[in-house]
Amino acid sequence: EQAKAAGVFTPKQEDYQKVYDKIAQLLVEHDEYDDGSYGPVLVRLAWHASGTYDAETKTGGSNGATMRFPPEGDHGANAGLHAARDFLDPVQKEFPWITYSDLWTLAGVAAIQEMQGPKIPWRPGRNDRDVSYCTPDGRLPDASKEQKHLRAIFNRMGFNDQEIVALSGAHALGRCHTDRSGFSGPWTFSPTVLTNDYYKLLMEEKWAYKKWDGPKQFEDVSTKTLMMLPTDMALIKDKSFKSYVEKYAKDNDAFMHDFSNVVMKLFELGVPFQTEERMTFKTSE
Ligand code: DDH
Repeated sequence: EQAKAAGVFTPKQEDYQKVYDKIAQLLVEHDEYDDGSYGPVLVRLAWHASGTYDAETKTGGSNGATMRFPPEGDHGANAGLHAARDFLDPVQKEFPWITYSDLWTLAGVAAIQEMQGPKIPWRPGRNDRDVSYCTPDGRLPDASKEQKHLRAIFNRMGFNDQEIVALSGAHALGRCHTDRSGFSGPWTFSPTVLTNDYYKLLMEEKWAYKKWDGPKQFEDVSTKTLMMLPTDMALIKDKSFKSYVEKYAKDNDAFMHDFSNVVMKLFELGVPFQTEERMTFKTSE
C-alpha cells in the first residue's frame, strides 16, 4: 500500500488477474445491458482503440487511450463507446495504478474469454497520452464500403486477407444500434457467446437487402432478425476472403486459434513494450 502511494508499485500478473476478475464480476452484475452483457461493447472499445494504428507513421493504436478526448471520442465510428468507458470507470478507481490504455485492452481480453472465446495472451506496457496524440477521423472501417476499402484499412494496420477474415468473426458478438451507427440488429442468434456462427450464417443463410429507411444493410431471408453490413457481405463476394470464411465456417477450432492470434496482434499494435513475456488470465468458474 505504501509503495502504491509512493507511486513505485510494480504490478505483477496476480495484480492484473485481480483487474480481470473485477471486470468479469461486473459483467455478471450488469446483465441488464443490451442483450445481457457489456462484453460486446468492451470488445469494440478495445478494437477501436487499437485499430487506429498506421504502420507507416507508427501512429495510433492502443497506446495512449486517446479516445478519452473529444476529437477522437466524437468520431462517428466511436459513437456509443462511452458505455464501455463508463463501465470501466469503477475498475480504474479500484486499481488506479493501471493505465486506461492497458485497462481497455485487458477488458477486451476479459470480455472475449468470459464470452467463451479463446484465451488471449496479453502484456502490459501501454501509457496514456495527451490529446495531441488523437488520431485523425477515418482510420476505422466504413461499413458501407467493400473489399477494396477493407484491404486499404487493414493493410495499413499490417493485416493480410486471412487476418481480416479472422478478425471479422468478432461480429458473432453484439449488435448494431440505430442511435450509434445507424445500422440495426445482431449478426447471430447468440450475440453474447463467441462462436464461428458469423461465418456459418454468411455461408448458409440467404441474405437480401433490408427494406427500410436506414442505411443499406442485409437481413436473413428466413427469419429477418439477423443482419450483415456491406463490409460483412464483401467477405463472401471476394474469392480470397471467401476461402477463409469457408474454412472458419467448417472449423470452429481453427477460428478460435486464429482469432486468438490476430486479436493479440491487434491489441499490441504500436505499443513500445518493455517485456517479451505475455500473461494468460484465468477465466472465471
Ligand atoms: Fe465491428 N461494428 N466492424 N468489428 N463490432 C459494429 C459493432 C461491433 C465494423 C462496423 C461495425 C470489427 C470490424 C468491423 C465489433 C467488433 C469488431 C457496428 C455497430 C458497426 C457499424 C455499432 C453500433 O451501432 O453499436 C466494420 C465496418 C468492420 C470491418 O470493416 C471489418 C472488428 C475487426 C472487431 C473486433 O473486435 C476484432 C463488436 C464486438 C461489435 C458489437 C458492439 C456492440 O455494442 O454490441
